[in-house]
Amino acid sequence: MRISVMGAGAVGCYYGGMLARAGHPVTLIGRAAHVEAMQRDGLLLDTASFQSRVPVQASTEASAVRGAQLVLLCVKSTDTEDAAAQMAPHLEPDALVFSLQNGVDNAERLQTLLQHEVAPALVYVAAEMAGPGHVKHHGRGELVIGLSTHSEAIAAMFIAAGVSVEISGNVVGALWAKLILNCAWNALSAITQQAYGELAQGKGVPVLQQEVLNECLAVAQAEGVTLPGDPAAMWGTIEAVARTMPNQRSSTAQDLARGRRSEIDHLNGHVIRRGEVHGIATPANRALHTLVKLIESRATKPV
Ligand code: KPL
Repeated sequence: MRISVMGAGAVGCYYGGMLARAGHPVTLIGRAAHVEAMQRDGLLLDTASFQSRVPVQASTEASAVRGAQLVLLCVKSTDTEDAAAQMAPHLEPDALVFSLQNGVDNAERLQTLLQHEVAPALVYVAAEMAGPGHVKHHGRGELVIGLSTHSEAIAAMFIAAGVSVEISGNVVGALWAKLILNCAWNALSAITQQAYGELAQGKGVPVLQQEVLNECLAVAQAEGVTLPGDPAAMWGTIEAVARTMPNQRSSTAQDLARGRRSEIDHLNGHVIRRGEVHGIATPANRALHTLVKLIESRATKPV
């Protein structure tokens, strides 16, 4: 199966790299500095268990999705429409587009712009770009994918490449569970620039996260979302992040550190907007969202 990864950041490079390492033809589409490094030296896939230089195709052009049967969309939620518009003229008619993005509505937004089959996937990975063409993996890496024509085959391909995959019949619930996790961790890690392990020790952090969680659960319920498993177990899932990814800073923290726009409008911002629709107050989410937006607006570096 030919695979293109649109958005060769940490997530795109990790999953694209794992598939390329397993022998699949993978093209990574991203920023010039990463592309030049990958064209020259391959992708440096730097994980806790192995370090490998993986040969990949790399391009800065969205037209490089041409020929791919599977497109992994790994751009930020803020860039979904832009990426869809850039890819659309070049996608093969039978290409399947998988959204490996944070937030709950990317697949829906993509589907309104593409004629192709789109399926959401949830990503639980601790990874960052440590330099041009160098992805550093700090732990985990499992995927939850929605039902699609080829979900079984795609799951089998990832599993054979060393990525654990669950196929979910309740992908909306799974997306919300991930959103709640992001709401509890991403902004706090971004504001403090702390990794989860250290952050979890912070005075008042668990209490604040409980408040974020309660607001999210109220909004999810009003939205008619059925979370996978018992909602009471969500706290355990949140806590587990500090144990399973202690050295990871959130993607929002990484964005702010690079002076880039973050996805916060699609994380806590989404909960605030849906809360307003249902008349549910979300003060903890609102405070975190506002603080991230303030830091974001101070950023001076160009995107
Ligand atoms: O999705 C993430 C993110 O940082 O956006 C987690 C899984 C919380 C990993 O950091």
